Amino acid sequence: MAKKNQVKTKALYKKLNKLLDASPTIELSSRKCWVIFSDLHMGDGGATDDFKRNSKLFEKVLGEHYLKEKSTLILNGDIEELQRFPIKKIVTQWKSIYDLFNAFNAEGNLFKTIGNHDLELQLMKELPFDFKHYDSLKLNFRDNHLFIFHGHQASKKYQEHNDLIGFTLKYFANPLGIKSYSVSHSSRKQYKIEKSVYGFSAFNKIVSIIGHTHRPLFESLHKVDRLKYKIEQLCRDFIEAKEAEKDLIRAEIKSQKKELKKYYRQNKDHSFQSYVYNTLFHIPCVFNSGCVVGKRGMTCLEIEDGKIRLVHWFDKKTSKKYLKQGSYQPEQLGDSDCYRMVINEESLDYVFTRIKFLS
Ligand SMILES: [Mn+2]
Repeated sequence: MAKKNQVKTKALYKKLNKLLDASPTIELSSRKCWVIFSDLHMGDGGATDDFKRNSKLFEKVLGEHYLKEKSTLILNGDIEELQRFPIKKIVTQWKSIYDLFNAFNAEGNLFKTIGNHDLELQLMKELPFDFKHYDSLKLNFRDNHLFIFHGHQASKKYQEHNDLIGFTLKYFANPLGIKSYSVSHSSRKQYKIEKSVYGFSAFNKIVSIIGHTHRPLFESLHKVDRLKYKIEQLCRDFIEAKEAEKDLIRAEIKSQKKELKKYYRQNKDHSFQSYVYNTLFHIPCVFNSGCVVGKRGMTCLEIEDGKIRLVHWFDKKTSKKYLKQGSYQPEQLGDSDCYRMVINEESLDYVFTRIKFLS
């Protein structure tokens, strides 16, 4: 069993290496600032369109903040939800968003990579927009590399099952009004993908930036830390939740607690010296932009002045509680209801020094 897994991992690393080698390289310093969004899952504007919820927030933030600041925009996969909606409907419904993408593109400030939900774009003879697609990108920072790709490429099972998932969603799920089932809802799958990307990145001494799991990652935490943070967050959510949501949160806390207990039971080493995915030190080599379809707003990664930041954007009408939390200082966008909150920030020099010495 262990041997079989090793073979699979080796094949996966080989695949990722090929992707890395084929990536177009761009100097990080060629642009003043970068912003990376992923997982918009744009649909037809109907009830099952996951993008709809934060579409106004996204449009405002992109147009009135990042475009004005002359940021270079990276759209890192799953921008169109082509597994459930035809491209024509998406482009018509979200014309104002494509106008913004075009404005970035006109300045040479747009890069778009392919995800598993918009994979079909690669097969289309004629695209309804001007910009092209990349499988992945490589940003060069003082001879260090930031490898940007959607993330589905790191799933061992992805190749075999994606077509089937697409078929099922398009023909069965949508008429019933079921929202997209994806890797983002399975924490075991999320963990597996993060672990694969982590291993690959540490081995190659690079930083990987992905999306796909919808889970913002700034530093790859140990599983125990992650479970503990999650439980703490759920307890906070519980206090502010509506009555109807409380049962769900209660069940979620119970299941996370169970997983934590299971980990303690199965792992004799409670000192966690074998830190993060079985390496000795905590190596910050995987970052994830999260997604645009979050219930409490959207997340993205920014790179500016040699620093990388995880940023959370929210609308005060829907996520008022963030304004009350003391530890962060949300910044208002003009006099709008939109706020920008820096969750975490680190210098890239520090990140790559840790990678160089500790991996
Ligand atoms: Mn995806």
